[in-house]
Amino acid sequence: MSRKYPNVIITGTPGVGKTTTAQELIEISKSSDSPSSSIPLKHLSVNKIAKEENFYESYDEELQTHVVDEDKLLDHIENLIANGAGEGGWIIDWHVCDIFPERWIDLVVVLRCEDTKTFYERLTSDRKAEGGEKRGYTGRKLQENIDAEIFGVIAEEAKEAWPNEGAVVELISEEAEQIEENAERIWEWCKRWVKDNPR
Ligand code: DAT
Repeated sequence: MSRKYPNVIITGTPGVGKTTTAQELIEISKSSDSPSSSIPLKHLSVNKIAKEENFYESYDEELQTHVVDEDKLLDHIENLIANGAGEGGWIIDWHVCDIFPERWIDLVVVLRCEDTKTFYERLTSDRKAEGGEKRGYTGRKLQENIDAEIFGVIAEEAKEAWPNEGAVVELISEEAEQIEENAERIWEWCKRWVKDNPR
């Protein structure tokens, strides 16, 4: 079944800017230039859904994080995605990308913050981002996320799950201006997809 609008995953290590970028993208889509190029993008924050629907399997004390029941989560998201005759336009925001069936997704964006000092400051800051989670990471949780970003773990997982040329795009998210720049790039890409895939 073909979609009217593309489904996009915005992924990357926690703290890299997924939620902020997805929110910016939704704002851009709402203030779209002309009605003919408007695309009703919808933010699908997996952390928020997992919390609201209590899709938690257990709690990992050492990593201070909930373990998500992936089967329940996938069933729920499949229902959401199939709604509205599967018209698409979902912006999925989560640090895991490789559990989603390849066919659900048209573009995978991996945000990167390779500057370790910047990333460290972001993860240890206890300022709560709008719509985001409170950080202030410490101990193993902090170290594992820093290491994951240094080694590009999520980018590797994404490229394995979407091996097709051009399916995975890595964007740097280190400076504040890059939030809007990245959201603009994803928005331009969405508009081109709609032009190239008329339904
Ligand atoms: P994620 O959803 O990937 O966990 P977030 O969007 O909640 O990350 O952002 C984490 C914090 O970092 C938040 O305070 C906003 C800030 N941030 C994100 N991207 C940034 C960037 N490119 N430049 C500066 N700050 C950024």
